[in-house]
Amino acid sequence: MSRVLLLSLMTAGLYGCAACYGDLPTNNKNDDDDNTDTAVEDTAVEDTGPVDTGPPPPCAVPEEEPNNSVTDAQKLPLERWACGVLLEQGDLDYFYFDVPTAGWYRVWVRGQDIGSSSDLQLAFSNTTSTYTALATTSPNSLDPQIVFYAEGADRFQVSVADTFYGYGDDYIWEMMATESKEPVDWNVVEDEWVGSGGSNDALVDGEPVEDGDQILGVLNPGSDQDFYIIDLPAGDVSLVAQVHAWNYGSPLYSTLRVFDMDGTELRERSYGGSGLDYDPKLTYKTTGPVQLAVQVDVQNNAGGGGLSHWYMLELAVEDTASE
Ligand SMILES: [Ca+2]
Ligand SMILES: [Ca+2]
Ligand SMILES: [Ca+2]
Ligand SMILES: [Ca+2]
Repeated sequence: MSRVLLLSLMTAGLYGCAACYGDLPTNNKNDDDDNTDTAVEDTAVEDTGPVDTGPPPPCAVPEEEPNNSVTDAQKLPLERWACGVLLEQGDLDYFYFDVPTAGWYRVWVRGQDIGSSSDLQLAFSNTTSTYTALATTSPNSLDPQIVFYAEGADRFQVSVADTFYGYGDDYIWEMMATESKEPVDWNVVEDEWVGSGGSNDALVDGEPVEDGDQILGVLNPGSDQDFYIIDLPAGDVSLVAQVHAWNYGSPLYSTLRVFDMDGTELRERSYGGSGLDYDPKLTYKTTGPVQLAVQVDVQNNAGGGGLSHWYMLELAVEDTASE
């Protein structure tokens, strides 16, 4: 399928199904913002301003116990700090926030950075459970964050807890939900997400992609897996495939596999290059011309799923004849 036709179909699906899929992300590859290589930045938001009299409040939205269930969740306006403490065994602190329009948002919790004794975790969902996630760490921090794309106005529930059931006066936390810039660049949105291409769960239904594509996709609830098909040219070539997700705030822990078109697995990776990196990258060296299938799958330990679990799959073909 030609790229023009593919894009046309994608666009048709985008607008033809607006009611059932909400506002899906359009390609942002032509944006002026050059944010390909930058991880999601901490949005610089001031704490609450000084008060004229009396001690300053600890934050804009201090928790009000009891808040241990979703029915007692407190409202958290966007761009405001909530704060609280996990004071008793089993303490769980629920909030909700509303997003007004489709777009990228970020919710994050900090404890390590403010001297908390807690190893915090953040549970996240919307009222229809099309988003469900549990975040425990971020790149370079024990403090969890979730960056996600909302398809339209929606209400999200979040709860803060200690990963190891700890509690006490010094188990403090702060939390904020904000708008976010687009965490990655992409030039293709997964057909399965857009709704124009049907399921890509099987190799034979893989979505055709090309060298240089940056595909924005999601791993939906249940047992979603996403196959993409790429043609490699003649000669000694390498396919380089990389997932960008966890490093940019997605709760997704993914596995990347390459198959031949008979379904034989050729390569699998679940981690990146070094250290604690849950975004897999793999290189598969071969001799073309050959057609290969690339699969993005959920790791067994991932948990959760849904629209919160987005990824960007970057594909490149390198000529290795001179190596
Ligand atoms: Ca509390
Ligand atoms: Ca509580
Ligand atoms: Ca998918
Ligand atoms: Ca799929």
